Amino acid sequence: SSHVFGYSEPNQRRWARHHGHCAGKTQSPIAITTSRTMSVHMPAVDMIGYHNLLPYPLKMLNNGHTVSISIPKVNVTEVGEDFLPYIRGAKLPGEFEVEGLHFHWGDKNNRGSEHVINDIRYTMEMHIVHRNKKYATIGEALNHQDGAAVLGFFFNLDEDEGPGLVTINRHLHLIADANQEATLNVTFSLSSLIAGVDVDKFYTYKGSLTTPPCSEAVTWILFPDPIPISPKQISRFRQLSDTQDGALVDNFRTLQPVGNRRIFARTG
Ligand code: SG5
Ligand code: ZN
Repeated sequence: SSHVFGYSEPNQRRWARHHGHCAGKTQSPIAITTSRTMSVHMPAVDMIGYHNLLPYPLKMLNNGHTVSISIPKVNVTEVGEDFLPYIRGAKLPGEFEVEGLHFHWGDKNNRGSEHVINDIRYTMEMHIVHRNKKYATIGEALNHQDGAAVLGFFFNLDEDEGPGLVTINRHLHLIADANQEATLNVTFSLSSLIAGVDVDKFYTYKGSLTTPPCSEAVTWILFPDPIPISPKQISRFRQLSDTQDGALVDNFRTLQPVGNRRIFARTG
């Protein structure tokens, strides 16, 4: 079906057959080289509610392409917060509410991230997906150029494990097979996932979803200061299975042309 896609090179070349946007001129991911960016002053990313515990129950899914955590839409949660985390600032055209998060990783340590920063492909990249609050649903938002904002964080192999990933890592064995879903027995905050990252420095540009339907609706914000991930932690991701019972690894899209887009680097 048109909803089945894969990451092998021939398969990626076929994405545009069923999803025309995948052949667009402002696609993601891209390679970013600092010397080719525009250094500008702009506001930091305001991360409102990132310290709050996420509403539960949090669901973790292996959909055969990635591991995702979806955030339940509730107005008042049992943890006593009455709003979902959202972001504004930077060059964002409005306020964007969190929808979920997921990961891209490799079979080897020197690959996995989708974006490449100064010729470095990191071991893993985490995407925190947000929807422009002016659209009621993510489906509607993806029809608009200002519909979504994704924060991208990079992981670097390290002796020490990143404390942020511990909860997610502990549950990965429950979703070893494609289409398995688990309910987490705990909640956590988004800021715990990104603890220690220098969020004052980032790159931002206009691009797309990195999977079909490749909607050109995303303001990307990428934080190059990497998060540590231990060999044990990354090996648990690599032990997951895809829909063909193969290893779920190398789930990153090939680099897309930058074209005439401008990439901004926040310097302060
Ligand atoms: C993953 O990447 C996500 C998609 C996400 C795309 O395939 O998959 C999951 O999280 C499994 C459910 O997320 C969803 O489909 C959540 C509903 O697509 C979106 O976030 C758009 C809704 C592409 O996202 S990315 O461009 O950040 N890589
Ligand atoms: Zn992604």
